[in-house]
Formats: sequence, C-alpha cells, structure tokens
Amino acid sequence: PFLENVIADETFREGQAHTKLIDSKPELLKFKQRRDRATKLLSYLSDVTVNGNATAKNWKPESPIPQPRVPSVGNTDPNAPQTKHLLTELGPEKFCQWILDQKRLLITDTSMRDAHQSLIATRMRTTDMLRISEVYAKGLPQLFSLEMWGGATFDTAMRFLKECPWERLRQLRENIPGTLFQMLFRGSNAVGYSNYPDNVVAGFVKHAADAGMDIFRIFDSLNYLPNMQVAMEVAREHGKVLCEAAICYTGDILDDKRTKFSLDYYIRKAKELEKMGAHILAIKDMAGLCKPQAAYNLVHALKQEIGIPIHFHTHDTSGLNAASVIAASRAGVDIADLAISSLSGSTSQPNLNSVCATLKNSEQDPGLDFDTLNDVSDYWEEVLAQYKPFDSAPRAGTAEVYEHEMPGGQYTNLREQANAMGLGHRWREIARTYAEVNLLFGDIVKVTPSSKVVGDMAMFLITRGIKPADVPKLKPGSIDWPESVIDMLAGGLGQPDGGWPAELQKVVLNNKPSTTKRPGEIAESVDLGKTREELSSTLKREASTDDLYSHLMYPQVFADFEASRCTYDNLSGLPTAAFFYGLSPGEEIEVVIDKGKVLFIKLVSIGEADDEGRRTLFYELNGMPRESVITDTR
Ligand code: 3PY
Ligand code: ZN
Repeated sequence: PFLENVIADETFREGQAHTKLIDSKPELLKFKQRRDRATKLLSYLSDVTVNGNATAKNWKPESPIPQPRVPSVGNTDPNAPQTKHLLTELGPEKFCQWILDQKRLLITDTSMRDAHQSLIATRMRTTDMLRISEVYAKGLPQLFSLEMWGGATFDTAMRFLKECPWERLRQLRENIPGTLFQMLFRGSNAVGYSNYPDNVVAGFVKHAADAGMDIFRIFDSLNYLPNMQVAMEVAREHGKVLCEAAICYTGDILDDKRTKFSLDYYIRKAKELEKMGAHILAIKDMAGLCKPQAAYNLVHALKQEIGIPIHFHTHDTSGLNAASVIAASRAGVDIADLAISSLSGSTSQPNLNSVCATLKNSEQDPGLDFDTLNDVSDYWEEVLAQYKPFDSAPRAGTAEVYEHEMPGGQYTNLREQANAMGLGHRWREIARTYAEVNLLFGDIVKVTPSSKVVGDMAMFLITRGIKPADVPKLKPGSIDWPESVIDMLAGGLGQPDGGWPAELQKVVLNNKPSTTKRPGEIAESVDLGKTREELSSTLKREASTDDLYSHLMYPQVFADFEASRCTYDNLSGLPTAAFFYGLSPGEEIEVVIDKGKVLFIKLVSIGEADDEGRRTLFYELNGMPRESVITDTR
C-alpha cells in the first residue's frame, strides 16, 4: 500500500522523487485510508463490470470507449474583461448597465446544464465538465456565463450519478474563476417538483450564492409571480449575485386566437418582475415555441417597456430556433442562451458556434474564438459518445412541438416513459393527449413541475382509455387520480391566470380541501437547526450545510446517495465509460481520487463463477496485483 501511494503521487510520477519525498509528504504514509478507498472503488468496478448498471439499461459498448481527448488551450485573450470579475468590481446595478452598453450579443453556454438535460436525460458527469474547464476558463473568456447547475441536475447528480451537486459547483468554480455561473431555480419549488417552505427556499439560494453561484434564473411553472418573490428577494439582497427573473413563454403571440398568452400578457408580467426587483429579465421559451417573428416582436416591445437587460432562452425542437435567436438579437436582446455545436439542436438549445459565425461582421458579433469553439465541440462530441443509452432526442426538428408544447427537457423523458410502458408506437396520440390535457387544465404554462403534471395526467388517461374532454363529466370520487394532479388542482403549485377550471376541480378533488393562497404562505417553516441535528445523528457525522439542503430537497435520494458513498466512496473521479459500463479485461484507467492523486487501475481478468455465483476479478492497482470478489447476479 505504501508503494501504491508513492506511485500515485504526482511528484513521483513527474520523475522528481528523491529520498526526502517521505519527509516532505507524510501523507504518503496514510495508506490505510487510501487502501480503503481503492478497495471500495474496485468493488464498484467489479459490480458494474459483472452485473452492469441498471440506470444505463445494462448497455455495453462493443469495444472500450476511450476517454474524450481534451484540446489544448488555444488563442487566449488575457485582456478580455471577464464577467465574474466585472460583476465583483461593479456590483449588480452598474454591471447591468455594462450589459446594456454592450453592442455585441452576449452569450450564455448551456452545455453543462440544459443541453445535456434536454439531450441525454441530465446524465452528464462532473469529471467530463472538469476536464474541459481550463479550456473554457482561458480560451472562451468572452462568454457572458455558463449555465451549469440547477434544474434537474441537482437530483440527477445524486440519484443516478452518485455525485454531490455542491461538490460539482465548487470544483467548477475553482477551475473557472472568471466567468459568471448561472443556475435554473424553480421559484418556490427550488430544484424540486413541489412547493418548499419559504425559509428552505431562502436558505437554499443563500447557500448556493455562498458556494459560488452568480446568476439565479428564477421562474414559476404557472407564471404565478408571488411564488418567485422569496427567491428573488434573497438573490436581490445578497448584493453580489444577480436576480434574473423569467417569464415562461407559451402559446403564440402571432396567433390572434390564442388570446390568453398575448403580447400584452408577457409585457404585464415583465413589468411586474421589474418592479419586484429583477436585475435581468429572462424570456424562458422552454419548449421552443417562440417563432422568429414572435421573438422579434416580443423583444422589441419589451425593450420599450422595461429598462433592465433581457436574456433570451429557447430550444431548437422545431429546428429553426437559431433564427429566433438572431431575430431577438436584431430586436436588441442583450444575452442569448446557446449550446456548443455537438450538444445543440433538437430538444437542446440552438447552435452556439453557428450563431456566432452568422453574427460575425455585424455589430452583434459575440467575439468568441472559432478554433476554441470547434475544439470544445469536438470534445463534447466525444463526451456524448459515452452516454449512448441516454441519447434519445429526435435527430431532426419537428413542427409537432407547436401542437403539444412540451418543454425540451420533458420530451425525451416522456418518450422514454412511453417506450418503457410499451406505448412507444402510440407517441402521436400521447402528444395529442398532452395537448388536450393542457386545454382541460385551462391552457396553462407547461414547465417543470406543471409540465410533469400534464404528462402524468396524459399517461394516466391514455392507459385507461379516457378522453380528456370527458373528464369533467365523470362522477367525483369515481377515479383515483394521480397525486400530482390532485395537488396541482388543489392549489399546491399556485394559481394560473384565471384560476383552475371549477368543474374539473370538483371531479378531481371530490371535496378535498383546496386553496387560492400562495402555497409558501401555508407551508410551515422548517426548524433548520433541529433538522441538521437530526441529520447529523442519522449520518453519524456532522451534517454540513450541503448535506442539509440536499436532504431538505430530496430526503430519500440523499439517503441513498449517502449509502452509496459509504459503500463505494466518491465515484466522481471514475472515467464515465467505466462508471456506466465497467471495464473489459486488459483495459486500464486513471482515476482521480483527490487533486493531484491518481490511481491506475487495470482489469487483468475475470474468474469463473463458483457454486454460489461469486467471481474473483484480478486487477493491477498502480502496478500491484489486487483481487476483488463479486456475486454475479445476472
Ligand atoms: C427545469 O426546470 O429543469 C427546466 O429545464 C425547465 O425548463
Ligand atoms: Zn430550457
């Protein structure tokens, strides 16, 4: 074990070992702890190698997938003013004036959040982000921000990747100190799917800001603005971060018959958000419904009505939303969300590289370096190859989105769910039912979590052969409706404009209580001190603030994550292919276990199963033979 430590040491590996190495690095003698970690890692690798990974559908590549190649940092511009430094220097108000003063279109790269949420079910692992972080930090200093946290990444990190979301945030912050970080925050639903008490929402925002978050894009899934107030106030009053409040775009402002979501509706919401203290307004077009002319009209009108910068977010589900970004830019939008080429298109954001190329030689040229953009795209393409079982986004754009209005992040999930239930061949019908359920609910904004409720109801009705239009005629109490539908119609997510349809409420609620009050007003505060004490006693260690908020958001997911950490330790340094698919005999990987500490693991061979199904796997760990036994449960 001592030799394993020496071999894993960076100084030794760089050939600078000398006889005083041990004197200067007493930690080399801490081999017991390291040995434990290595044993746990081998035990994870053995399990996934022999039994597969159920969350990756037990898919195996035909041949080992190599680690994606990291490009060298190319053309850096040390004089480019980096946004994080500017925000620190100027403070939020003056920084917003700086944004307004820029002629160029400022760009947010969504590759590390919405792009992978919308293309590969939010499965991108921290190591794939960290390995390219230096190229972002030094090669793309002109980026306005990186959206790299929040939305579905918080629970997915723990649930499927066995990673701590807070560690991801801190590690990326350390590696990318100059570019603003941005997160998606679901207002009173925080990073969850239901309402949380006000003090939990407030504490979460404060803790994320302390951990390195800069821009909080806050929205409500029904555009019910009172649900956004608490988070907005904390972000606003923090003093060092930006409160970006979003209007969620749905419907079509170009369609005179769709009167509920008219241009006036969005202007009214935007003005209210400006009054509530937003530093920036986001247009959150989560389904990609904002057609180019609509984007132009909307931005043009908003620019006359509000004084704060405007940030445009869309998805490319229709295949033509890059045109909407260009149109928004022509109308004077300040910032736009885009994804690097290989992670763009379809249910993800439009293509960052191509939009930049289109704007070159115009006043709006974002000024990013094309060689670096192409290098980063090559890197993400190789990263994507590791996530094949999760890659289910449609290959080409589809106009069907204007009918169903599903958010980009939900489309692939619902399609997967339909496939898993053997209903894949009835997709068009499911999409149509989703649209009809929206009308049944009174034509609402559909974004997490309201979109999930529409999806739950659509699947529920399809599997029972009930037509959405027939629901209001059913007898109250005759059907056990999905919990999420009952909660939403009882007011648990807040109120849509115009309220919930009364007939439908009667059928679904069947005399269960409902409210039109803001849900956070009713939810009791959590005693944070007491919760922390209880958590510490469950964990049998001091619960950190990270632990506290992970637990408050997702108690069971956090408990399972903690159990995985106890069994296997921290798995986030494993290369992605090894994490999902295990190793093939002869394959060797490098595992970063701490900064500057690498383990070299080679799988030599897999032994035959004994009578009880146990197999011994033979490894070399930093050149030394090691064995690990696992029960074959296939
Ligand atoms: C989320 O809430 O995760 C979303 O991406 C909504 O668009
Ligand atoms: Zn989105």
